[in-house]
Amino acid sequence: MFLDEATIDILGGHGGRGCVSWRREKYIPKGGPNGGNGGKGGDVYLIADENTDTLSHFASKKRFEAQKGHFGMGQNRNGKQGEDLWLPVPPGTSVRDTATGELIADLREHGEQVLVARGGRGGYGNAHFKSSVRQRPDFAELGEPGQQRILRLDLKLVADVGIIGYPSVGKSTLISVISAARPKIAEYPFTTIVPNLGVVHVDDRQFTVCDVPGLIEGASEGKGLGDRFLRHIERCGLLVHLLDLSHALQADGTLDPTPLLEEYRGIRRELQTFSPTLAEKRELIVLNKIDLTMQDLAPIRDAFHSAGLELHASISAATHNGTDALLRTLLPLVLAERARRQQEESARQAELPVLTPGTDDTRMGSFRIVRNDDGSLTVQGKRLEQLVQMTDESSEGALQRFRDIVERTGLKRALQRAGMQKDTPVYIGAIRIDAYM
Ligand SMILES: Nc1nc2c(ncn2[C@@H]2O[C@H](COP(=O)(O)OP(=O)(O)OP(=O)(O)O)[C@@H](O)[C@H]2O)c(=O)[nH]1
Ligand SMILES: [Mg+2]
Repeated sequence: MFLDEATIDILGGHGGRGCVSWRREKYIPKGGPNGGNGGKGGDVYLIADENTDTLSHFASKKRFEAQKGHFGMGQNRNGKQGEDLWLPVPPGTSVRDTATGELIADLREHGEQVLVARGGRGGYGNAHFKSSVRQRPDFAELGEPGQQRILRLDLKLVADVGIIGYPSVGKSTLISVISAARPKIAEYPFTTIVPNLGVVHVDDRQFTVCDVPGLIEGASEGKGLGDRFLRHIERCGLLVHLLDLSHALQADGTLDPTPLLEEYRGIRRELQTFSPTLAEKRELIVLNKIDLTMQDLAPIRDAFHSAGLELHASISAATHNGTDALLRTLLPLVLAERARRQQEESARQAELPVLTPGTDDTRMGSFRIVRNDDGSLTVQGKRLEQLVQMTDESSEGALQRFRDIVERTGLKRALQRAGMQKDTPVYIGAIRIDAYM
Protein backbone atom coordinates (compact mmCIF):
# COMPACT_ATOMS: atom_id res chain seq x y z
CA MET A 1 0.00 0.00 0.00
CA PHE A 2 1.15 3.53 -0.75
CA LEU A 3 0.35 6.50 1.44
CA ASP A 4 1.68 9.99 0.91
CA GLU A 5 0.18 11.81 3.87
CA ALA A 6 -0.28 10.97 7.51
CA THR A 7 -1.06 12.63 10.81
CA ILE A 8 0.64 11.17 13.85
CA ASP A 9 0.63 11.83 17.52
CA ILE A 10 4.03 11.71 19.14
CA LEU A 11 5.08 11.85 22.72
CA GLY A 12 8.50 12.14 24.28
CA GLY A 13 9.11 9.69 27.12
CA HIS A 14 7.94 10.78 30.56
CA GLY A 15 10.82 11.53 32.89
CA GLY A 16 11.31 9.07 35.75
CA ARG A 17 10.45 10.29 39.24
CA GLY A 18 13.10 10.91 41.83
CA CYS A 19 13.32 8.67 44.87
CA VAL A 20 12.85 9.41 48.57
CA SER A 21 15.11 7.15 50.55
CA TRP A 22 17.32 7.20 53.66
CA ARG A 23 20.63 5.70 54.43
CA ARG A 24 20.34 2.71 56.77
CA GLU A 25 23.51 1.58 58.37
CA LYS A 26 24.20 -0.50 61.37
CA TYR A 27 24.33 1.68 64.48
CA ILE A 28 23.00 4.69 62.50
CA PRO A 29 19.26 4.40 62.92
CA LYS A 30 18.40 7.47 60.85
CA GLY A 31 20.91 8.21 58.07
CA GLY A 32 20.78 11.08 55.58
CA PRO A 33 18.79 11.18 52.34
CA ASN A 34 20.07 8.99 49.51
CA GLY A 35 17.22 8.92 46.96
CA GLY A 36 18.59 8.99 43.39
CA ASN A 37 17.30 10.99 40.44
CA GLY A 38 14.87 9.70 37.85
CA GLY A 39 16.13 9.12 34.30
CA LYS A 40 15.26 11.44 31.43
CA GLY A 41 12.54 10.20 29.07
CA GLY A 42 13.55 9.19 25.54
CA ASP A 43 13.35 11.67 22.64
CA VAL A 44 11.45 11.03 19.41
CA TYR A 45 13.23 11.54 16.10
CA LEU A 46 12.20 11.24 12.48
CA ILE A 47 14.88 10.02 10.09
CA ALA A 48 14.84 9.88 6.29
CA ASP A 49 15.43 6.31 5.21
CA GLU A 50 15.83 5.35 1.57
CA ASN A 51 14.60 1.83 2.32
CA THR A 52 11.10 3.15 2.65
CA ASP A 53 9.11 4.96 -0.04
CA THR A 54 5.71 5.30 1.56
CA LEU A 55 4.11 6.56 4.77
CA SER A 56 1.82 3.52 4.88
CA HIS A 57 3.35 2.29 8.14
CA PHE A 58 1.57 5.26 9.74
CA ALA A 59 -1.84 4.14 8.49
CA SER A 60 -2.73 1.76 11.29
CA LYS A 61 -0.51 2.99 14.09
CA LYS A 62 -0.76 6.68 14.80
CA ARG A 63 0.56 7.17 18.28
CA PHE A 64 4.23 6.89 19.09
CA GLU A 65 5.83 7.31 22.46
CA ALA A 66 9.46 7.10 23.42
CA GLN A 67 10.41 5.04 26.45
CA LYS A 68 9.86 6.51 29.89
CA GLY A 69 12.79 7.36 32.11
CA HIS A 70 13.31 4.88 34.93
CA PHE A 71 12.65 5.83 38.55
CA GLY A 72 15.46 6.94 40.80
CA MET A 73 16.41 4.42 43.49
CA GLY A 74 17.86 4.30 46.96
CA GLN A 75 21.58 4.40 47.66
CA ASN A 76 21.88 7.35 45.28
CA ARG A 77 21.27 5.24 42.23
CA ASN A 78 19.90 7.24 39.30
CA GLY A 79 17.22 5.80 37.03
CA LYS A 80 18.25 4.86 33.49
CA GLN A 81 17.34 7.15 30.61
CA GLY A 82 14.43 6.07 28.45
CA GLU A 83 15.44 4.92 24.99
CA ASP A 84 14.99 7.32 22.09
CA LEU A 85 12.48 6.40 19.43
CA TRP A 86 13.50 6.64 15.76
CA LEU A 87 10.74 6.70 13.17
CA PRO A 88 11.88 6.12 9.58
CA VAL A 89 10.20 8.14 6.83
CA PRO A 90 10.89 8.21 3.08
CA PRO A 91 13.24 10.92 1.78
CA GLY A 92 11.02 13.74 0.55
CA THR A 93 8.88 13.89 3.70
CA SER A 94 8.02 17.29 5.12
CA VAL A 95 7.01 17.58 8.76
CA ARG A 96 4.61 20.16 10.16
CA ASP A 97 3.35 20.89 13.65
CA THR A 98 -0.44 20.86 13.29
CA ALA A 99 -0.89 23.20 16.24
CA THR A 100 1.15 26.04 14.76
CA GLY A 101 1.35 25.04 11.11
CA GLU A 102 5.11 25.54 11.42
CA LEU A 103 7.29 23.56 9.02
CA ILE A 104 9.57 21.65 11.37
CA ALA A 105 11.68 19.92 8.76
CA ASP A 106 11.91 18.84 5.18
CA LEU A 107 13.79 15.55 5.21
CA ARG A 108 15.19 15.22 1.72
CA GLU A 109 18.32 13.12 1.91
CA HIS A 110 18.81 9.65 3.30
CA GLY A 111 20.00 9.98 6.90
CA GLU A 112 18.65 13.47 7.56
CA GLN A 113 16.98 13.56 10.95
CA VAL A 114 15.05 15.85 13.21
CA LEU A 115 14.17 15.82 16.89
CA VAL A 116 10.39 16.15 17.04
CA ALA A 117 9.56 15.57 20.70
CA ARG A 118 11.82 15.88 23.67
CA GLY A 119 11.64 13.44 26.56
CA GLY A 120 10.81 14.88 29.99
CA ARG A 121 13.51 15.61 32.56
CA GLY A 122 13.98 13.08 35.33
CA GLY A 123 12.93 14.27 38.80
CA TYR A 124 15.53 14.91 41.47
CA GLY A 125 15.69 12.45 44.33
CA ASN A 126 15.64 13.67 47.93
CA ALA A 127 19.44 13.48 48.17
CA HIS A 128 19.58 16.41 45.76
CA PHE A 129 17.62 18.67 48.09
CA LYS A 130 19.83 18.29 51.10
CA SER A 131 21.39 21.57 52.17
CA SER A 132 22.63 23.27 55.29
CA VAL A 133 19.13 24.53 56.01
CA ARG A 134 17.36 21.37 54.90
CA GLN A 135 19.06 18.39 56.47
CA ARG A 136 16.26 15.89 55.91
CA PRO A 137 14.34 16.60 52.71
CA ASP A 138 11.47 14.13 52.70
CA PHE A 139 10.39 14.77 49.13
CA ALA A 140 11.50 14.17 45.57
CA GLU A 141 10.46 15.57 42.23
CA LEU A 142 8.13 13.86 39.82
CA GLY A 143 9.37 13.24 36.33
CA GLU A 144 8.49 15.87 33.74
CA PRO A 145 5.99 14.81 31.06
CA GLY A 146 7.48 14.37 27.61
CA GLN A 147 6.74 16.87 24.86
CA GLN A 148 3.62 16.04 22.88
CA ARG A 149 2.97 17.04 19.31
CA ILE A 150 0.62 16.18 16.51
CA LEU A 151 2.56 16.08 13.28
CA ARG A 152 1.40 16.22 9.74
CA LEU A 153 3.67 14.30 7.34
CA ASP A 154 3.60 14.94 3.62
CA LEU A 155 5.56 12.92 1.15
CA LYS A 156 6.78 14.09 -2.21
CA LEU A 157 8.76 11.32 -3.79
CA VAL A 158 12.21 12.32 -4.94
CA ALA A 159 13.26 10.75 -8.24
CA ASP A 160 15.67 11.70 -11.01
CA VAL A 161 13.17 11.00 -13.77
CA GLY A 162 9.38 11.17 -13.73
CA ILE A 163 7.39 9.33 -16.39
CA ILE A 164 4.11 11.00 -17.31
CA GLY A 165 1.54 10.43 -20.00
CA TYR A 166 -2.00 9.52 -20.92
CA PRO A 167 -3.47 6.33 -19.35
CA SER A 168 -2.30 3.03 -20.85
CA VAL A 169 0.57 4.49 -22.89
CA GLY A 170 2.96 2.04 -21.22
CA LYS A 171 4.47 4.04 -18.33
CA SER A 172 4.42 1.13 -15.91
CA THR A 173 5.61 -1.28 -18.58
CA LEU A 174 8.60 0.99 -19.20
CA ILE A 175 9.50 1.26 -15.52
CA SER A 176 9.22 -2.51 -15.16
CA VAL A 177 11.57 -3.02 -18.12
CA ILE A 178 14.28 -0.58 -17.05
CA SER A 179 14.20 -1.24 -13.30
CA ALA A 180 13.37 -3.93 -10.79
CA ALA A 181 10.04 -2.27 -9.96
CA ARG A 182 7.08 -4.58 -10.67
CA PRO A 183 3.99 -2.42 -10.91
CA LYS A 184 0.69 -3.73 -12.16
CA ILE A 185 0.31 -3.52 -15.95
CA ALA A 186 -2.96 -3.89 -17.86
CA GLU A 187 -4.68 -2.63 -20.96
CA TYR A 188 -7.39 -0.75 -19.10
CA PRO A 189 -6.80 2.91 -18.18
CA PHE A 190 -5.81 3.94 -14.65
CA THR A 191 -4.17 0.64 -13.85
CA THR A 192 -1.67 2.56 -11.77
CA ILE A 193 -3.40 4.24 -8.87
CA VAL A 194 -0.35 5.25 -6.85
CA PRO A 195 3.16 6.22 -7.94
CA ASN A 196 5.88 3.59 -8.43
CA LEU A 197 9.57 4.09 -7.79
CA GLY A 198 12.29 2.13 -9.58
CA VAL A 199 16.07 2.18 -9.60
CA VAL A 200 17.76 2.08 -13.01
CA HIS A 201 21.33 0.86 -13.53
CA VAL A 202 23.35 2.12 -16.46
CA ASP A 203 26.90 0.77 -16.44
CA ASP A 204 28.06 1.53 -12.92
CA ARG A 205 25.76 4.47 -12.36
CA GLN A 206 22.23 4.42 -11.11
CA PHE A 207 19.28 6.76 -11.00
CA THR A 208 15.69 6.62 -9.84
CA VAL A 209 12.55 6.70 -11.93
CA CYS A 210 8.98 7.28 -10.86
CA ASP A 211 5.76 6.75 -12.78
CA VAL A 212 2.49 8.34 -11.78
CA PRO A 213 -1.10 7.41 -12.58
CA GLY A 214 -2.20 8.36 -16.09
CA LEU A 215 -3.21 11.96 -16.78
CA ILE A 216 -6.05 13.20 -18.93
CA GLU A 217 -7.32 16.63 -19.80
CA GLY A 218 -9.22 18.03 -16.88
CA ALA A 219 -7.00 16.24 -14.34
CA SER A 220 -6.49 19.53 -12.51
CA GLU A 221 -10.26 19.64 -12.01
CA GLY A 222 -10.26 16.11 -10.70
CA LYS A 223 -10.98 14.16 -13.89
CA GLY A 224 -9.57 10.65 -13.98
CA LEU A 225 -7.47 10.22 -10.88
CA GLY A 226 -6.96 13.95 -10.90
CA ASP A 227 -3.69 15.69 -10.24
CA ARG A 228 -3.28 14.42 -6.72
CA PHE A 229 -0.18 12.46 -7.59
CA LEU A 230 1.48 15.12 -9.71
CA ARG A 231 3.21 16.48 -6.66
CA HIS A 232 5.34 13.37 -6.72
CA ILE A 233 7.01 14.50 -9.91
CA GLU A 234 7.46 18.06 -8.71
CA ARG A 235 10.78 17.01 -7.30
CA CYS A 236 11.90 14.94 -10.27
CA GLY A 237 14.95 16.21 -12.11
CA LEU A 238 13.43 15.70 -15.55
CA LEU A 239 10.36 14.29 -17.19
CA VAL A 240 9.79 11.62 -19.78
CA HIS A 241 6.52 12.36 -21.53
CA LEU A 242 5.41 9.06 -23.01
CA LEU A 243 3.15 8.87 -26.08
CA ASP A 244 1.31 5.85 -27.44
CA LEU A 245 1.80 5.12 -31.14
CA SER A 246 -1.51 3.24 -31.28
CA HIS A 247 -3.31 6.59 -30.83
CA ALA A 248 -1.91 7.68 -34.22
CA LEU A 249 -2.69 4.42 -35.97
CA GLN A 250 -5.67 4.62 -38.35
CA ALA A 251 -7.97 1.77 -39.35
CA ASP A 252 -6.30 1.55 -42.75
CA GLY A 253 -2.87 1.21 -41.14
CA THR A 254 -1.65 4.73 -41.89
CA LEU A 255 -0.39 7.15 -39.26
CA ASP A 256 -2.12 10.38 -38.25
CA PRO A 257 -0.06 12.48 -35.82
CA THR A 258 -2.93 14.85 -34.93
CA PRO A 259 -4.42 12.93 -31.97
CA LEU A 260 -0.94 12.49 -30.51
CA LEU A 261 -0.22 16.19 -30.69
CA GLU A 262 -3.56 17.05 -29.13
CA GLU A 263 -3.07 14.59 -26.35
CA TYR A 264 0.41 15.92 -25.73
CA ARG A 265 -0.80 19.50 -25.55
CA GLY A 266 -3.68 18.55 -23.28
CA ILE A 267 -1.32 17.06 -20.74
CA ARG A 268 1.02 20.04 -20.97
CA ARG A 269 -1.92 22.27 -20.11
CA GLU A 270 -2.64 20.17 -17.03
CA LEU A 271 0.98 20.40 -15.89
CA GLN A 272 0.90 24.15 -16.35
CA THR A 273 -2.28 24.45 -14.31
CA PHE A 274 -0.96 22.25 -11.55
CA SER A 275 2.38 23.95 -11.16
CA PRO A 276 4.32 26.31 -13.40
CA THR A 277 7.61 25.01 -11.96
CA LEU A 278 6.60 21.52 -12.96
CA ALA A 279 5.85 22.71 -16.48
CA GLU A 280 9.30 24.29 -16.69
CA LYS A 281 11.11 21.02 -16.12
CA ARG A 282 13.22 19.62 -18.90
CA GLU A 283 11.10 17.08 -20.74
CA LEU A 284 11.91 14.34 -23.22
CA ILE A 285 9.12 13.33 -25.58
CA VAL A 286 9.23 9.58 -26.17
CA LEU A 287 7.04 7.57 -28.50
CA ASN A 288 6.17 4.08 -27.24
CA LYS A 289 4.71 0.92 -28.82
CA ILE A 290 6.59 1.27 -32.11
CA ASP A 291 6.30 -2.51 -32.48
CA LEU A 292 2.70 -1.90 -33.58
CA THR A 293 3.60 -0.70 -37.06
CA MET A 294 6.12 -1.23 -39.85
CA GLN A 295 5.34 2.28 -41.15
CA ASP A 296 7.97 4.97 -41.30
CA LEU A 297 7.61 7.24 -38.23
CA ALA A 298 8.83 10.32 -40.09
CA PRO A 299 5.34 11.89 -40.40
CA ILE A 300 4.97 11.90 -36.64
CA ARG A 301 8.44 13.29 -36.13
CA ASP A 302 7.78 15.97 -38.73
CA ALA A 303 4.45 16.94 -37.27
CA PHE A 304 6.02 17.48 -33.84
CA HIS A 305 8.88 19.33 -35.43
CA SER A 306 6.50 21.69 -37.22
CA ALA A 307 4.85 22.36 -33.88
CA GLY A 308 8.24 23.39 -32.47
CA LEU A 309 8.62 20.12 -30.50
CA GLU A 310 11.16 17.37 -30.74
CA LEU A 311 10.49 13.65 -30.55
CA HIS A 312 13.53 12.54 -28.57
CA ALA A 313 13.20 8.78 -28.85
CA SER A 314 11.03 6.01 -30.25
CA ILE A 315 10.81 2.81 -28.27
CA SER A 316 8.89 -0.34 -27.65
CA ALA A 317 8.77 -1.06 -23.95
CA ALA A 318 7.22 -4.43 -24.72
CA THR A 319 10.08 -5.67 -26.92
CA HIS A 320 12.76 -3.52 -25.23
CA ASN A 321 13.53 -1.94 -28.58
CA GLY A 322 15.27 1.40 -27.96
CA THR A 323 14.97 1.29 -24.16
CA ASP A 324 18.74 0.96 -23.65
CA ALA A 325 19.41 3.89 -25.94
CA LEU A 326 16.83 5.91 -24.01
CA LEU A 327 18.60 5.22 -20.71
CA ARG A 328 21.91 6.30 -22.24
CA THR A 329 20.30 9.52 -23.39
CA LEU A 330 18.86 10.07 -19.91
CA LEU A 331 22.00 9.38 -17.85
CA PRO A 332 24.06 12.50 -18.74
CA LEU A 333 20.94 14.66 -18.38
CA VAL A 334 20.24 13.16 -14.96
CA LEU A 335 23.80 13.77 -13.81
CA ALA A 336 23.78 17.35 -15.08
CA GLU A 337 20.49 18.01 -13.34
CA ARG A 338 21.82 16.58 -10.08
CA ALA A 339 24.88 18.82 -10.29
CA ARG A 340 22.69 21.82 -10.95
CA ARG A 341 20.51 21.01 -7.97
CA GLN A 342 23.45 20.47 -5.70
CA GLN A 343 24.63 23.96 -6.53
CA GLU A 344 21.19 25.33 -5.92
CA GLU A 345 21.03 23.48 -2.61
CA SER A 346 24.37 24.83 -1.38
CA ALA A 347 23.28 28.32 -2.37
CA ARG A 348 20.07 27.78 -0.42
CA GLN A 349 22.04 26.56 2.62
CA ALA A 350 24.32 29.60 2.42
CA GLU A 351 21.31 31.88 2.45
CA LEU A 352 19.76 30.35 5.55
CA PRO A 353 19.89 32.71 8.51
CA VAL A 354 22.20 31.62 11.31
CA LEU A 355 20.05 30.69 14.26
CA THR A 356 21.30 31.72 17.65
CA PRO A 357 20.43 28.98 20.10
CA GLY A 358 19.53 29.68 23.67
CA THR A 359 17.51 32.82 23.04
CA ASP A 360 14.68 31.20 24.97
CA ASP A 361 14.78 32.60 28.46
CA THR A 362 14.67 29.62 30.76
CA ARG A 363 15.30 31.14 34.17
CA MET A 364 12.76 30.49 36.94
CA GLY A 365 12.42 34.25 37.37
CA SER A 366 11.29 34.90 33.80
CA PHE A 367 7.53 34.61 33.53
CA ARG A 368 4.52 36.49 32.31
CA ILE A 369 1.14 36.84 34.00
CA VAL A 370 -1.99 36.86 31.88
CA ARG A 371 -5.44 37.80 33.16
CA ASN A 372 -8.14 35.53 31.76
CA ASP A 373 -11.71 36.54 30.92
CA ASP A 374 -13.09 34.76 33.98
CA GLY A 375 -10.83 36.74 36.30
CA SER A 376 -8.35 33.95 36.87
CA LEU A 377 -4.61 34.47 36.35
CA THR A 378 -2.28 32.34 34.28
CA VAL A 379 1.46 32.37 34.76
CA GLN A 380 3.51 31.55 31.67
CA GLY A 381 7.15 30.64 32.05
CA LYS A 382 9.01 27.61 30.87
CA ARG A 383 10.87 26.77 34.06
CA LEU A 384 7.95 27.50 36.38
CA GLU A 385 5.66 25.30 34.28
CA GLN A 386 8.21 22.54 34.49
CA LEU A 387 8.47 23.09 38.25
CA VAL A 388 4.74 22.57 38.91
CA GLN A 389 4.58 19.54 36.69
CA MET A 390 7.39 18.02 38.69
CA THR A 391 6.11 18.96 42.12
CA ASP A 392 4.66 16.08 44.10
CA GLU A 393 1.59 17.72 45.60
CA SER A 394 1.04 14.85 47.98
CA SER A 395 4.23 15.74 49.82
CA GLU A 396 4.29 18.64 52.27
CA GLY A 397 8.07 18.97 51.81
CA ALA A 398 7.70 19.28 48.05
CA LEU A 399 4.98 21.92 48.47
CA GLN A 400 7.14 23.87 50.89
CA ARG A 401 9.95 23.94 48.31
CA PHE A 402 7.45 25.13 45.72
CA ARG A 403 6.29 27.97 48.00
CA ASP A 404 9.94 28.94 48.63
CA ILE A 405 10.54 29.27 44.90
CA VAL A 406 7.32 31.23 44.34
CA GLU A 407 8.48 33.62 47.04
CA ARG A 408 12.09 33.85 45.90
CA THR A 409 11.38 34.48 42.20
CA GLY A 410 9.05 37.33 43.05
CA LEU A 411 6.10 35.48 41.54
CA LYS A 412 3.95 35.95 44.60
CA ARG A 413 4.45 39.70 44.67
CA ALA A 414 3.86 39.91 40.94
CA LEU A 415 0.59 38.01 41.34
CA GLN A 416 -0.52 40.34 44.11
CA ARG A 417 0.28 43.32 41.93
CA ALA A 418 -1.76 41.70 39.17
CA GLY A 419 -4.73 41.72 41.54
CA MET A 420 -4.65 38.26 43.10
CA GLN A 421 -7.19 37.96 45.95
CA LYS A 422 -7.64 35.16 48.42
CA ASP A 423 -9.96 33.24 46.11
CA THR A 424 -8.52 34.11 42.70
CA PRO A 425 -7.81 30.98 40.70
CA VAL A 426 -4.15 30.96 39.64
CA TYR A 427 -2.68 28.64 37.06
CA ILE A 428 0.87 27.93 36.10
CA GLY A 429 0.54 26.55 32.59
CA ALA A 430 -2.49 24.28 32.87
CA ILE A 431 -2.14 23.43 36.57
CA ARG A 432 -4.08 25.32 39.22
CA ILE A 433 -1.84 26.32 42.10
CA ASP A 434 -3.55 28.89 44.32
CA ALA A 435 -4.41 26.22 46.89
CA TYR A 436 -0.72 25.48 47.35
CA MET A 437 0.41 29.06 47.96
N1 LIG B 1 2.30 -3.41 -28.19
C1 LIG B 1 2.77 -2.82 -27.11
N2 LIG B 1 2.02 -2.78 -25.99
C2 LIG B 1 2.53 -2.16 -24.91
C3 LIG B 1 3.82 -1.60 -24.91
N3 LIG B 1 4.05 -1.06 -23.70
C4 LIG B 1 2.94 -1.29 -22.95
N4 LIG B 1 2.02 -1.97 -23.66
C5 LIG B 1 0.68 -2.40 -23.22
O1 LIG B 1 -0.09 -1.27 -22.96
C6 LIG B 1 -1.01 -1.53 -21.90
C7 LIG B 1 -0.89 -0.50 -20.83
O2 LIG B 1 0.39 -0.59 -20.24
P1 LIG B 1 0.73 0.01 -18.81
O3 LIG B 1 2.21 -0.09 -18.63
O4 LIG B 1 -0.13 -0.55 -17.77
O5 LIG B 1 0.33 1.52 -19.09
P2 LIG B 1 0.35 2.76 -18.07
O6 LIG B 1 0.76 3.95 -18.85
O7 LIG B 1 1.14 2.46 -16.87
O8 LIG B 1 -1.19 2.87 -17.75
P3 LIG B 1 -1.94 3.52 -16.46
O9 LIG B 1 -1.23 3.07 -15.25
O10 LIG B 1 -3.32 3.03 -16.54
O11 LIG B 1 -1.84 5.00 -16.67
C8 LIG B 1 -0.70 -2.93 -21.40
O12 LIG B 1 -1.60 -3.83 -21.98
C9 LIG B 1 0.72 -3.16 -21.93
O13 LIG B 1 0.99 -4.53 -22.15
C10 LIG B 1 4.59 -1.68 -26.11
O14 LIG B 1 5.72 -1.22 -26.22
N5 LIG B 1 3.99 -2.29 -27.17
MG1 LIG C 1 0.63 2.34 -14.96
